[in-house]
Amino acid sequence: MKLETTNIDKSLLKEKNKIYHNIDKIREDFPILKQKVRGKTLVYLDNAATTQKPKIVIDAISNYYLTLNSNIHRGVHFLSEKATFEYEKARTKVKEFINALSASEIVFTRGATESINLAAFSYGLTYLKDGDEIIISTLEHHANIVPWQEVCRRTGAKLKVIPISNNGEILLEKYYELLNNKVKIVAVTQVSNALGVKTPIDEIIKKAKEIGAITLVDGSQAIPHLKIDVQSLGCDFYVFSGHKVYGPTGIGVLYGKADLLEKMPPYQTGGDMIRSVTFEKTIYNDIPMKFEAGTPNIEGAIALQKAIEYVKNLNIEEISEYEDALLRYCEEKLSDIPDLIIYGRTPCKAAVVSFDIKDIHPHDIGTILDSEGVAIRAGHHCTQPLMQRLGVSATARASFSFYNTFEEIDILYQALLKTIKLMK
Ligand code: C6P
Repeated sequence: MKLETTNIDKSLLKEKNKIYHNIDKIREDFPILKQKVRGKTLVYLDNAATTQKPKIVIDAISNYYLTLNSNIHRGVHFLSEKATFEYEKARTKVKEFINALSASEIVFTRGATESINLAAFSYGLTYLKDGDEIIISTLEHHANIVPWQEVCRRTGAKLKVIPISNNGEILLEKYYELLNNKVKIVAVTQVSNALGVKTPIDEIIKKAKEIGAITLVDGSQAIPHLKIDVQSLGCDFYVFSGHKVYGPTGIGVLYGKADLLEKMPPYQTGGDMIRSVTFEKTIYNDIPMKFEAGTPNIEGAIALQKAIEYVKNLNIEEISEYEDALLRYCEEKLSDIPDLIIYGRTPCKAAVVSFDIKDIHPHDIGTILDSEGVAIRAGHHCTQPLMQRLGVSATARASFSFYNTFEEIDILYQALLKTIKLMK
């Protein structure tokens, strides 16, 4: 039975998946993957924490400092004009990648965390009042919990949480029960970082809109795996970090509908976000600059553009299909291991296997796997409330990218068998 599923996954890929056929070539683009760690070939299965970078992204950063470095939106000299052009080109590239209506709807931030904080503090603190409600889900990363708690503390609004099934699926009926005219914001992840479970995000947004609530989608774990179209999603805000989609750290995106961004006050103030300043009065710049105070991460945006080009070139549908096959292969293999429990085992998932083994702490699993060269994440994955709901303090998490191979999953499997032998 197990072998059959495995063969089906692979034979599907054999017919038409470009990534499957070019995997060796693709891996050449990621120099870090050739490395040995602890004397073993690196098997990098911590892609939900951060993805590795293709050489064109690394080169874009060094080329920036070799040929382009200067401040943007300020200088009249050649380098400044060129860097400004490249930075704004990156914004347009992001706009196209997520199909926003206009580049002015793309705000560059430090990452998803800052994007959510920006939306929460700018919109939330301005428009929410005592008695209003904010809905999030049990699956959320702390980055999509704590900012809203803070908005609630400061405004008197209340935080409501959509429950999940034992498999980590959003309970839509319970969500419908939470909806009423006091709900002003619905902020939900598209893919759970801890479990990989996809949420029914279209339905969540549709129902939120019916009651006039603003919607924020945490796309951090969706962006590397799924085709994103913010217009067809119909969300008001969409956030993600560049480093989850093969770009550098320190750059992220807040997409916001233009009319919403227009009516929000700045999140931070200072240079570049102003049109004019006197000691009596400051007039703010247009969107998106109104939200980009100070010198931004210029090389980060430019390198993110290269990462997007790389992903687009591979084709996100091909990526999804290949990663899905890796995921199913891994789930099948790990199911063989006695006393191993997989959390969030649903058909609707993206590239994450979260598990533990009876009587072995996930940190011990992580440490022993590391000694075999296998990098996974062990811990609460910044989702402590979700861990409490699942009745565990931590899990071990293997997360995949298109540069991973079936052979690497075999190595993970063997390393887990070794872990059990050592620990039991
Ligand atoms: N999750 C993980 O190992 P930042 O740190 O701002 O780039 O991303 C925060 C964040 C927000 N939402 C979701 C769904 C996320 O997965 C993350 C980051 C990493 O799962 C690091 S904790």
